[in-house]
Amino acid sequence: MTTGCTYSTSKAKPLAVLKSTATTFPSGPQAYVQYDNLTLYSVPSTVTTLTASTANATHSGQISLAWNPVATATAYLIERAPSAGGPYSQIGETSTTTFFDNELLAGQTYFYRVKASNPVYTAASYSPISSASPYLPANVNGWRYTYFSTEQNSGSSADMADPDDDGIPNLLEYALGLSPLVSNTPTTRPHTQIQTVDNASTLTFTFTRNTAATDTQLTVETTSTLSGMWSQMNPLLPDNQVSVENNTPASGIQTITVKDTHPISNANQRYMRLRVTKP
Ligand SMILES: [Ca+2]
Repeated sequence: MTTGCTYSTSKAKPLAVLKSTATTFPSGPQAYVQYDNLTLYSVPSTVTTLTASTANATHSGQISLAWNPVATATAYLIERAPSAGGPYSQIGETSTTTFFDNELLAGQTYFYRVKASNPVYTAASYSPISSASPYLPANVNGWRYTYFSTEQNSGSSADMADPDDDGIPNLLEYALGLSPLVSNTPTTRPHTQIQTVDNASTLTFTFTRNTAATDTQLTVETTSTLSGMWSQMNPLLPDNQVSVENNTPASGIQTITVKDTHPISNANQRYMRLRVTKP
């Protein structure tokens, strides 16, 4: 084993200086110096247990790293790369055996390796490579981070903001499974039609629903006059639905059509609208 030593002159101080005579040491008087705070180091072992994951992550865009300690290490150097083959660059150093990498891009895969070190040596080898994609909570914060790289409910990422200027605020884009950055066309945004339902001409309302957006609630409202009261219906109740298409137009998205409570023939005018709330 290779052995080295180091000390800091500011911390190490002679405890005593001992002198002897030629009686004991034939070569003549000799002096000895003892040092306090003296540490001997050997080359640290290789980290063999690196795990990159979203375990213990609390904020969107985080990846957590964990590994087991190795002998004689006093610090660990963490490196990251955009692909397994590199190039790797150091992103941090810690004296513990866990590390959080923050503010990463949603949907990307990041690759990590760790090398043990001490004040004299670094380990001969890096740990095995471990990879992960950043944490995204299954709620509007994770969705917001996916599109805006922030969880902040403010500015263009605010619930009521409409950065793609299509008339659909962000919170509704989330509940409907739409992109807040791509203006929706008349056929992909919520729209009404007149259909024959139960042998009667009836106003229907079609919209998509993000089935993962369980932290939101959709309500359809109807009225005969814009100045009057709106009646509410739950669009997820089968009695209110004309059709439900699962995984349409994409995985995890439903296309739902609901029917007005009154046939067209019974009213001069009917209006329907969609409301989203965070209960
Ligand atoms: Ca919008």
